[in-house]
Order: sequence, then structure tokens, then C-alpha cells
Amino acid sequence: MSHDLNNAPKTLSRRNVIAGLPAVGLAAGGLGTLLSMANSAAAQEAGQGEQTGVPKLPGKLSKVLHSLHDGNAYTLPPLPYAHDALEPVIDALTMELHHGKHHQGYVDGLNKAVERMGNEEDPTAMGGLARNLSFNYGGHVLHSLFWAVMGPGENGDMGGEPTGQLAEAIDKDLGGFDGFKTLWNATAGTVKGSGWVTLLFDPMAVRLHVAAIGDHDRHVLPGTVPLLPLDIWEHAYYLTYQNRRADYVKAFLEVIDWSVVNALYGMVSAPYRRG
Ligand code: MN3
Repeated sequence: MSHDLNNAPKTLSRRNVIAGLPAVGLAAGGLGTLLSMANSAAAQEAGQGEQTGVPKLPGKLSKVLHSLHDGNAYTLPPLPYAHDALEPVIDALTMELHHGKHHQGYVDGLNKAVERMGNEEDPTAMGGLARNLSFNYGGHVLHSLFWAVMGPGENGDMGGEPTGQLAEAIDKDLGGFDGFKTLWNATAGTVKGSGWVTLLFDPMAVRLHVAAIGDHDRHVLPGTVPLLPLDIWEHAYYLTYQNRRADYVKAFLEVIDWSVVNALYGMVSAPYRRG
């Protein structure tokens, strides 16, 4: 299906803005972000899913995407399952600290950076604040999505293999699930120090990539949309895996909720898929 700017709503009621953003934002190329996803989810819940081409979102994803900002400040989304739901792959204490302390720290840092940038009068301080904004914004986006792509799906299962349109795209773009796994493990292995490995949607080529991110914001491919981010900072795995990061990267495949990743793929790729 196709979307163009002529389909954008003519009036700016909140509902129309929400309905129009996914197509307009993604067509503009640079706004393939979680905000568009959240607004797509809101449009869908407002009964406009068909109109915007947005597939039905898993409840877990919807819950996280609607809890990223409360209108005044960025906020920590609830973990959409119990702390011990991912055991033994990811232990409960790691989840408790990672979500409640680390992610909360990025949310706080983001709010502080935004506030200080608005009040800062010393231009020499701006570089440091811009870096804080980028780092903490990336941290908030990536962690929020990270929680949503893990855990039991609506049928109670975790892991397994990609499904639906996503599976077809992985076959076409990455050499199937085996090709994906090889690329995933190898790309994760290239990260020096703190970072992420992620499956991305590229709206220019209408294809998937696997890429590495340094910290939360370095080497990001602008305009791409993260579909499956894996945190490979030491705080994400050290209590269970210590120095065996590669084992953690492999084990992560057992706690993925592919129905969420497939839904995200369907949502962000809908304006671009041909035929
Ligand atoms: Mn982390």
C-alpha cells in the first residue's frame, strides 16, 4: 500500500495528528523512531488501524510504547512481565537492577539534559549537554524496546523462530534464520566496550540490516528503525555470564518474543513495502 503527504490530515486535532504521523513521519525518512511507533499504536487503538495500515500490536508492546513520556517528562515504562520471567537466560536480580536502576537513570538523565539545555546560557556547556541528550535519549529508546521484545508472547511461549512477514524479510535480506544468527553473533562480537547489537529496518532500501551501536548512540544509522535491540553492556549480563558475553548473546535468542518483532516490522515497513 502507499502513503503520501496528501493523505495527511488537514486539521490538527490530537487524533488527526496521531493518525497522520506514522505515514508522514516515515515518508519524511528521518522520523522512523519509537515516537512514530507509539503514535501508530495510539491510532490503532483509536480504531484507525485499517486507515493507517497499522497491524494489531501485541499488548506488551502497546503498554511500553504508551509509557515513554507523560506529557511533561520522559517516564520509565513498566516491565511488561515479572523480573524472573526470563530465567534462567536472564536472572531476576539483573532485570530488577537493569530496569529499575539503569533505565531509570537514563530517563532521569534525559529529563535533566532537556531541562538544562533550555536554561543554559553558557554556550561552552552546550557540547556536553548535547552529548548527554543523545546518550540518554538513546538509552531510553533502546531499553524500552528491549523490554518489549523479550518475554512470553500471548501464547506463553518464548524463543523459537521468526514468524510472518518478518520471517520472509529475514529470508530475503539476511539469508534466513541461520544467516541472521551468524550475522547477529558476529556483529555483537565487534562491539568493544559498551553497546548494542540490533536488527534494523532500512526505509531507503526497504530491507533489514544487523548493526552494532556503541554506548546508546554511536554509529547509529540515521532514519533506520530498531526492531530487535540487545543490550550488551556488562550490566546486562555480568551476574550470570561474567566474561562469557558471547554465551549471553546466543542465549538471548531463547527469550525473544518474535510476535512483537514481527508486529514492529509490519508497522514500520507498511508504508514502504511494494506490491
Ligand atoms: Mn542497559
